[in-house]
Amino acid sequence: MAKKNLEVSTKNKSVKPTNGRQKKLKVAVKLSNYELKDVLRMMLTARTIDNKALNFLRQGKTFFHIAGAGHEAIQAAIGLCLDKDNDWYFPYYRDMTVALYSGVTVKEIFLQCFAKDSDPASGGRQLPEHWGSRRNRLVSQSSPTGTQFLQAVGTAFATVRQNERRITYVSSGEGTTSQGEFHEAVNWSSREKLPLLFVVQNNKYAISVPVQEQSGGKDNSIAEMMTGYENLLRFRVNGTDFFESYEKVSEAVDYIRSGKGPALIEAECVRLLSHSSSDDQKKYRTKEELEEDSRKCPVEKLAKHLINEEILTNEEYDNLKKEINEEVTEAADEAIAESDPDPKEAHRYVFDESGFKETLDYEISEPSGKKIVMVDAINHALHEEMKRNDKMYIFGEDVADKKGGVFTATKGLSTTFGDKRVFNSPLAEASITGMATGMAVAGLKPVVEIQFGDYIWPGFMQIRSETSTMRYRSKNVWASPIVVRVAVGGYIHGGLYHSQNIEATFAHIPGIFIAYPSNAADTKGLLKTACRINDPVLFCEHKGLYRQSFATSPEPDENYLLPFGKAKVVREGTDITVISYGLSMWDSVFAAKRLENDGYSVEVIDIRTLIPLDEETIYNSVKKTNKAIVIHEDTLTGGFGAEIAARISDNCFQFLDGPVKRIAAKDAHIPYSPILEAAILPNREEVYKGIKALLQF
Ligand SMILES: Cc1ncc(C[n+]2csc(CCOP(=O)(O)OP(=O)(O)O)c2C)c(N)n1
Ligand SMILES: [Mg+2]
Repeated sequence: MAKKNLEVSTKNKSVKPTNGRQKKLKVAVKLSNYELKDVLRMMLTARTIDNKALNFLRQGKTFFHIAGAGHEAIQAAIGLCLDKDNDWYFPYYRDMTVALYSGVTVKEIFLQCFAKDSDPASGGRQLPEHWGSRRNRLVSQSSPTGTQFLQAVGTAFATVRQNERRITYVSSGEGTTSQGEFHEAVNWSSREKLPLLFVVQNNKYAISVPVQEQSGGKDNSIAEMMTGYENLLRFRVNGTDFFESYEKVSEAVDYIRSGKGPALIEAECVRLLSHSSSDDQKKYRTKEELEEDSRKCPVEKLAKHLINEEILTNEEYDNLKKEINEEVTEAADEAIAESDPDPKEAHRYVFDESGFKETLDYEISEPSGKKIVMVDAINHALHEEMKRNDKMYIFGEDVADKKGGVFTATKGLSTTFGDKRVFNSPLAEASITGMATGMAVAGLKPVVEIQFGDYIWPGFMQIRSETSTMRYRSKNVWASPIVVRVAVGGYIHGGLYHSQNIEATFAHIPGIFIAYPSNAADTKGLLKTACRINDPVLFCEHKGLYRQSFATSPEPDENYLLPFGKAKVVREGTDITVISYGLSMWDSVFAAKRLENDGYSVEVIDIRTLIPLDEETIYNSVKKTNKAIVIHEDTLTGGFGAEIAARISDNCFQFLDGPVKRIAAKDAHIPYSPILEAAILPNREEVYKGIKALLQF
């Protein structure tokens, strides 16, 4: 039986560093015997799950496991200090003990381990240890190292804007702090003093790469590396020591809750098992080093301490181990007996299936206002939607007044709606898309601007691997329906890096809608719809059309919405179908007019949205005209024209009187000189001749 209550004082123990200074621990750790035994129980439970999961793997019952063994003490401290009924969690794959503390049950862990249908994190869609629990605001975690950081900034930001007193917790290993997104997240959260707890669990290895080859901080310390962020409280603790960890996490949490800013804890841990079940650390670590690490086992350390302090007897410890083993075995047995996922469901929840967007009232009026240019249509749509929805936020580079965006699309918005809802982002596209993804997860509606399509690529990882997968990978539990407005396109003598078209790259990604309108009215209607629906949208705006006279339209009213996936027959004709979008749509229209003088009847279809694609309108037209040509500004190879052409061949083969043709940019980059640029991008003459050649086929 336990004899005395423990009051462990860690006073006078020094912890290095706190913003560069040595600091004495101030608070004694006061936990009751009962609480301390519970800490041991949680740590031991995590360890037992690791061992059990590896056994199942050896038995061929599972395919993957990544263990938290050696990280339990710091994680127990985090678990105790956070409020599972209130805070947000972005844990990483080693956070088994944090997951347990956040409310994930042992059975739920095994449901994911066995990829069962009822796995609440992903319904069997993600690897084990890719946490997720709506119940406890534990956001679906993915595999790319470091993407969680910027999303965590997004939820922390959302809590502040919604006057909620919550902390957002985010963690990773030390190797992951080499990713730019970590630095972007620390930068943004420190500047805004966001309530964010960063915990870097430094086990000295990123798979096989030692921290000495990884981090440029003094002593290769991550906390040292982050010196200079004024509002960031930094601690470096022994993460295998529960008491030290608990004390410093408590202090960090107090600091964060007081509103002073984020805190970063670097916890020195040991990786007692190989990186994952696919790795064998004996190949790159010495026996001596592994033995030294095993002597630092946090579970044994705490157990020994409790025994020494007569809080626990050896016999009680043995019984506890047995008891936990039985509990874990029972939970695993229950989990393995549950149903496997249904393969018929494998494709579901790429997009929202609630039927919400089908309930919107589309095209209930005719655009009949004053003529406006496309960029003003965007500006008005944003004003109207911001007024309607106080959860909508706009940010991006230079979007705030007085500039109002480099193309003035956002002019007046920050003045009208204030700098809390419309603001400049740092010059960092991953920050923009990652922040937005996290804000959307927390229920806000970010409508962000990427200044040039050419610079969307730093934010691509977030859009590709996070925004677009969130709903699918969590089996409809989480979603991040952001709108990414992006200026694209050439013919403006912008050279290689102000002219790109990006739609084909994104069209390849399941889980994101793509709009690419050609005129002001469609732009307004589609953008307003994008701001309302539950799916992420890439909204392509051609710079050459922003103020183009032929792209002007009478302005639609504030209730005008256009559906995604509905093409427009811009010109009716009977001899050939021309399918296009964006600026190329206008080249097609001008060619059609010229061809009319030559005696041909040309039907022009503006698809308006690539994803979803209105196949019906295209096929109906091709069945009537028996000829089809796709025209776009993006490069030919792997362009969206290839997709449309393939689908026409599949579905209208017997109706075709000629090959499905494409006209596109040459497979090159877009040079600056107008002479060179014209040689790469499709031009009106080329479009006219190309259509005519197919007409004469
Ligand atoms: C962006 C990205 N690059 C590479 C990987 C493959 N990978 C997975 S974990 C890992 C090492 C991470 O090391 P660290 O951050 O120190 O965490 P630890 O696993 O040691 O806890 C690597 C390279 C990945 N998942 N994501
Ligand atoms: Mg590591």
